[in-house]
Amino acid sequence: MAEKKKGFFQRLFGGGDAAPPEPAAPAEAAEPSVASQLEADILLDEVVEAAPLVLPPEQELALARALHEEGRSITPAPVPPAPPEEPPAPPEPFPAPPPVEVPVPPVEVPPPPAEIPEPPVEVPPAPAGRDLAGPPETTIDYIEQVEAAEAEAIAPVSGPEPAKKPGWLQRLTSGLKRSSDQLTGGLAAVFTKKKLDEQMLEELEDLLLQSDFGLEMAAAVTDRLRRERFERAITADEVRAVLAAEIGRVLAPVAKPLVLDAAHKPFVILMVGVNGSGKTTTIGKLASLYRSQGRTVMLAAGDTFRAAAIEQLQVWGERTGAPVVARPAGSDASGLAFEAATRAREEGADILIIDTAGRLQNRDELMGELEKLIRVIRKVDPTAPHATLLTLDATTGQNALNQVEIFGKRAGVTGLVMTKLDGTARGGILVAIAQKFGLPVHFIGVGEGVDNIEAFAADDFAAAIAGRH
Ligand SMILES: Nc1nc2c(ncn2[C@@H]2O[C@H](COP(=O)(O)OP(=O)(O)OP(=O)(O)O)[C@@H](O)[C@H]2O)c(=O)[nH]1
Ligand SMILES: [Mg+2]
Repeated sequence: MAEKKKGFFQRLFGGGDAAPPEPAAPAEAAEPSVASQLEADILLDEVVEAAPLVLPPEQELALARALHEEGRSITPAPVPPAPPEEPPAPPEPFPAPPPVEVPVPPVEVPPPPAEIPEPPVEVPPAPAGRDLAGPPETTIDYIEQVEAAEAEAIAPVSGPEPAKKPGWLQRLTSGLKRSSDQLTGGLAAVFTKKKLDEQMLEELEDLLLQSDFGLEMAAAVTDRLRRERFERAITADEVRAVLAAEIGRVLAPVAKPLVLDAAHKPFVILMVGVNGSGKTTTIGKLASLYRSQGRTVMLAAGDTFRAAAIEQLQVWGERTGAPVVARPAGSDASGLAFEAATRAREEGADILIIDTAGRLQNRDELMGELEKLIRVIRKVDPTAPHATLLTLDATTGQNALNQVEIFGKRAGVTGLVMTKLDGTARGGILVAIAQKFGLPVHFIGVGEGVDNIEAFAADDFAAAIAGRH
């Protein structure tokens, strides 16, 4: 989203950021009464057991076109061409096959492969039952996999650890470069004089507000500098250090990994958010992460509005070796979620991740559909979903605050994923959100690639965004 020069107060108090395009309203939009809701739920049970709803091709095409005209299609998925009338994906055997990138070794060829002349280096064998098929045993990847699997065997209920591989910090730092560059440039322009005065503090406050850190953070930093350094020599670098410390202080309580409670099988993750915020991409990244930890993952293509959205998830399923439960475009999303929850339970999946259609938080009827979907999942497992993750597009700016508030109330959001931090100068919004809502931030997205997801670590994020790395 292009940066817009707007009045500061306008950006603070709404209307400052254009929200992504609105989704099409579904056919049913009226607020249901309690009785009709109950009736609808009973009806739904019947629908769930019946054959999947398939629209006639011409209706499906008209629906897709109408949705497209309303701007629901943010980014077409990079998918291979497929016939639009494609039937629902056939059930895949579970656990899933290995990722497609891994070449299948030729049958009957004993290891090591003939191409490798050296004798095999001794490494600990993979723990029994772990899915560690992959590269030769001498590679760092293999050793890391073994270590990860062993660690997991000791603590099976822990969530994804912030796996600090080499280059991790590098990726985070370069991901946040646009945000930190904007801040660094601004600080250099403000701190031209030697001694800290009131005007410099005011300019600093403005700069922090423009970078979306929020009023509280801006006040905290300027108050501290006024207290500790007023009329004393100070450099932009020293201001960055204070800023990083204050950001770290605010973010530390919300930097919590997503803990996968092994008592829930499957552990159901529901992904929600506005259009184009990165839900489906994040699901692909998470599927890859969890599969690499040896977990079985099933995906549910709950964005049933668009055929392209279903195909996008299917591509991620193929890439990550996660079976995808899907129905034709136009099907009822709640019915699909019910089927997926049932299948995941029957097939013993460790994790089920449910995609949903993007929706603006102010579209009451669409938020109502989300509530219905949650009610239906609970018919399979009353404790589900075990995590409801809101993906926030970091380029959105102040509107993200409203998204957290409304999705939090309507969908019971349990944690946040902030995406596109690599493409924004407004990453500071995460600090404002943390300060206002205190919701856990589990992951951040710093690129479109499958590995461009990081467990959220407060101090590293603070240092990276303040340009201290
Ligand atoms: N640079 C960058 N791009 C991202 C990131 N996450 C997602 N994207 C891109 O953002 C676009 C939208 O991502 P999707 O995952 O399709 O978003 P969505 O929320 O599923 O969208 P809808 O289903 O249409 O609501 C795609 O082009 C993604 O590649 C990120 O962390 N960084
Ligand atoms: Mg999507």
